[in-house]
Amino acid sequence: MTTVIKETKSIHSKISTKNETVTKVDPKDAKLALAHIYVAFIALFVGGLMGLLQVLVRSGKFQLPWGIGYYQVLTVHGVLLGLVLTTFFIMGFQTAAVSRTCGALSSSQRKLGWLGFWVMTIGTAAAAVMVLLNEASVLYTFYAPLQAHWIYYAGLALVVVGSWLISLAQGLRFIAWRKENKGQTTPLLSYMVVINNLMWFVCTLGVAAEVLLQLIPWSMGLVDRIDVLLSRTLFWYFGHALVYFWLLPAYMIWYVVIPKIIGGKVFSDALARLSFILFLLLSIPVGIHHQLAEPGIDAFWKFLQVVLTLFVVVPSLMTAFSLFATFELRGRELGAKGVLGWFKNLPWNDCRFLLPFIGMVAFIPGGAGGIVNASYQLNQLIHNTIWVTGHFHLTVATAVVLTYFGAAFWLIPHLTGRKLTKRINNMANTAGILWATGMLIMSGAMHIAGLFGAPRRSEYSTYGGSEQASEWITYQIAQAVGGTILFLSILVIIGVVINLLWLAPKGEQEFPVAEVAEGAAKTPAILENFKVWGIILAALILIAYTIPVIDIINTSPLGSVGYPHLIGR
Ligand code: HAS
Repeated sequence: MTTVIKETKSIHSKISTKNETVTKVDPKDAKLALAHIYVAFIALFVGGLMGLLQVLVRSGKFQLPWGIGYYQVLTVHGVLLGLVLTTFFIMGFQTAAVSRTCGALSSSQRKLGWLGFWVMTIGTAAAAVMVLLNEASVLYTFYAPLQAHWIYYAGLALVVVGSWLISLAQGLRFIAWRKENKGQTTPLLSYMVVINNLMWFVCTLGVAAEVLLQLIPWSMGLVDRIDVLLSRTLFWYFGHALVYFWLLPAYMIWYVVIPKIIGGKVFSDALARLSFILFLLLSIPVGIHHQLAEPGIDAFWKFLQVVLTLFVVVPSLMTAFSLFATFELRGRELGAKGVLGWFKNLPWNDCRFLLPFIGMVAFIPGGAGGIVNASYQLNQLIHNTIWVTGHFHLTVATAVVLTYFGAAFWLIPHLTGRKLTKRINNMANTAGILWATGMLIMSGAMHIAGLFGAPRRSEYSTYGGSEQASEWITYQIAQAVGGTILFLSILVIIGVVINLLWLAPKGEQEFPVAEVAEGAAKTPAILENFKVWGIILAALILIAYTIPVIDIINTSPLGSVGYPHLIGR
């Protein structure tokens, strides 16, 4: 019996090298992936509701009832949507992706995955209780000197530790696949998962150090004071890679899933892998671009990290190129002529395509805004204004999450053994169009108000009487209108998800994974040499951070909260 199981397993894995033969996620892995998806969509509903309250408060026309604080609502919104929805969706999607392309997890790998899931869930619950008790209204960035109850920090630390465990399970399955298929190029989707997890592991070391060495001892009263600039630097060492941790699963879908949905092929396996390697190398040594306005970090190091930031734009430009090439190749296959002829050949009625495509379009102005943010001098204009909020609502809250939703609409039925019907598909398309409309209005107004100097993270009552407030108010009302449309979209999305989980007819829904185009060059083996990339990554981090961190420690009165590093904030 054991031999039969062993044999089946190895055949299973061998077959998966041909990419198309193993076409389903293992049913036991499906349960693990689904558990993550449940939490993600609960977070979407509650976090979205908080978003609605926020735009209403900022419009100056509404006050929060029952003594609920603006920062409490803002914390729930940021933590649930920025940290919980994303991390849980990513871990669920990635588990399914590895199972689909490398074969089923072993039972010990699956147990590790479940352990990770429960650790993340317990951490989320602990942090949520503290926020609800108004003991942790410190926003998703939890900057000192704002202080939360230690349980909040410990809860978030558990979310990170849990995600390490489940990433490890995914990585172990990938390593096993490599051993079982010596000399073969690994499945692209699983390779991308591993790169994303490596980046996540290396960047979370920064936030783990901040939480364990500074915030928890300080919030427990074990030390009186901590160095604020150091805590922010550790946070942003993590924080910018965090945004790419959100982005890369969307890129996995754009590179590997979308080509299959439109009937095409992956333009180039090598180019896709190279862009992921560039993200691994360049996502972490750039965090100081969030601190360009902060005294205490020498201008040279800020400049160096600005340069590295502009380099990390390159893999996104490569992705845009690859996507255009995929669309065009498919269009020409279908007889399209001219430069933009392919456009009308795309499957506009298919929500699995439409939502991610809206995300891609939003990422063009979102990415351009990012380049503005990173451009040292221009950063002085937009820093701490609501422009930045507009930027991340186009990037993470549209490009990324609309892609996740588009994927959820085939992934959930694939995992539950149901079918995405025409009616649900139409509902999903409506949600995508509502989202695009709401976001265009809300994020557009945020960008414009930001250019007029409207601050982010502040409620109407703090600037309501000021002279500038009259200039901003039209845009604040526009944000409330856009935010309300977005919430309507969330309600439709939740309806679609409920349908796909429990009500849609039983059937088989494909997990689309595209093959590589025939003419594409062979993938160079160096792209799979993790040792080489690990060494380059470590060198880049050391170059970008060693001296700034030593400077911060040497020049600041260690132990002070807020002085002198918060001057001008
Ligand atoms: Fe950012 C602040 C710079 C990308 C998220 N960013 C933030 C914050 C968040 C965030 C959450 O340098 C606020 C943090 C806070 O709370 O303080 N960002 C960048 C740069 C990029 C960038 C250079 N950001 C992202 C992504 C995010 C994200 C992605 C989430 C997922 N960002 C900054 C800076 C700040 C910042 C500063 C600090 C500001 C401050 O002062 O506080 C780049 O990675 C962007 C590159 C992207 C592109 C676009 C490529 C386009 C593609 C789509 C192709 C479309 C197709 C469809 C094919 C170059 C791939 C075509 C169809 C047609 C019909 C046309």
